[in-house]
Amino acid sequence: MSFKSLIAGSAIVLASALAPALLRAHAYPMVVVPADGAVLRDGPREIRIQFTEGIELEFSRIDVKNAAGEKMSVGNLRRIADDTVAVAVKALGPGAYRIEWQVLSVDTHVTDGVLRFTVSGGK
Ligand SMILES: [Cu+2]
Repeated sequence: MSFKSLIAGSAIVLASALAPALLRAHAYPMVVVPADGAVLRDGPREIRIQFTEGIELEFSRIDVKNAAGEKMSVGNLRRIADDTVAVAVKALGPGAYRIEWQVLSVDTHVTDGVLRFTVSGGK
C-alpha cells in the first residue's frame, strides 16, 4: 500500500494498518533456515535467521546444540543484512538439535528463544 493511499483511507484502516507494526516492536525470528520443527535428510551447513527488526551483532548470539547439550555451532555470527544473521555448524549427524538464540535489537530490547530441527540421516 502506498503512503498516498494510506492517507486516503479511513482512520480505522489506518489504525489497523499500524497495529501489526507496533506488535512487532522487538526482534523475533521471522524466517528461519532450517525452519522451526523441520526434519532434514542432511545436516545444514549453517543456521540463518531473519529477525523482525535489525539487531546488534556484537550483543547477539545463536548457539546450536545437540541432544547431549554439546555446542555444534562454530565461529562468530555472520551478518547477512541488518536483520539477518547466520552461524556455521559442524557436520551434524542424525538427531535432534536446538537453536538457542538471544539478540539485542536496534531498539535496545533483548529477546531470546529456542527453535528446533531434526536431522534424519535419510532414514
Ligand atoms: Cu523492542
